[in-house]
Amino acid sequence: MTTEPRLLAVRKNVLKQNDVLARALRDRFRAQGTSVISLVSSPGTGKTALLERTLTLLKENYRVAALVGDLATENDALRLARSGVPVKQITTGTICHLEAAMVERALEEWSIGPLDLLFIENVGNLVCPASYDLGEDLRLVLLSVTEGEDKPLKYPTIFNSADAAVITKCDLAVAVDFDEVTALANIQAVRPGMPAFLVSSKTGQGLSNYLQFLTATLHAKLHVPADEASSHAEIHSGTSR
Ligand SMILES: Nc1nc2c(ncn2[C@@H]2O[C@H](COP(=O)(O)OP(=O)(O)OP(=O)(O)O)[C@@H](O)[C@H]2O)c(=O)[nH]1
Ligand SMILES: [Mg+2]
Repeated sequence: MTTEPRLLAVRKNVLKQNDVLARALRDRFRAQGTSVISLVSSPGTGKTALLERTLTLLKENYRVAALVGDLATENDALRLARSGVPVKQITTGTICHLEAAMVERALEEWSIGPLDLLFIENVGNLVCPASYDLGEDLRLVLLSVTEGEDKPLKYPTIFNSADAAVITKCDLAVAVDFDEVTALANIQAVRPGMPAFLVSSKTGQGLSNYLQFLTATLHAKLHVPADEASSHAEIHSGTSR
């Protein structure tokens, strides 16, 4: 008989199932030539605000769409739809994160043509989404200047599961005495070498650097061999970096 608590065993199985599905999604996206970018952060960091600007700017040159997860309401989908690109809301009920199965289901029920870029806004939560691979190529973790510079140190798992950090609401930095040097050092302490961008979705500050990084990284990823790309699944499914 195993000494492992039953709840832990069930959780491990759920995570494993998610990884299998996420890997299949990643393979499918790759075969279709679709790059997938997810956004994770605590509630209210500015994911939807940044995504609305991102979709509006990228739709000029790319076929873009977005999925957005929340426990309840279609509010974020309505906001993102103002960009003019296809958007679909996933409501999770009581679940504090998106899972690969939810992404797969949303795509099944959605008849949109081929995409260059699919964005996925996760449920606002700095803990649970870290463990769930969604088949994305790039995971962005957002941190707003109003949340405090110490968040990377307090929530290292989510920063470790992401590929780049975006510090949002920099138009409010002075008002809240935001210490940019400390925040960037804390990100580097948790995840050395992680690219980080300071942006304001309100004023547009920093958006061009962030967009340049997104498109350059995705172009590079589209040109790596498939076996290297699928090793990304291990990166997102664990806390190995
Ligand atoms: N001043 C300022 N406010 C911002 C900025 N970005 C977002 N906000 C505001 O911050 C609040 C939350 O922004 P959202 O975009 O809804 O944040 P979110 O991360 O999508 O929130 P959830 O989906 O609920 O987790 C809203 O009132 C936005 O208008 C910004 O760059 N500057
Ligand atoms: Mg949102």
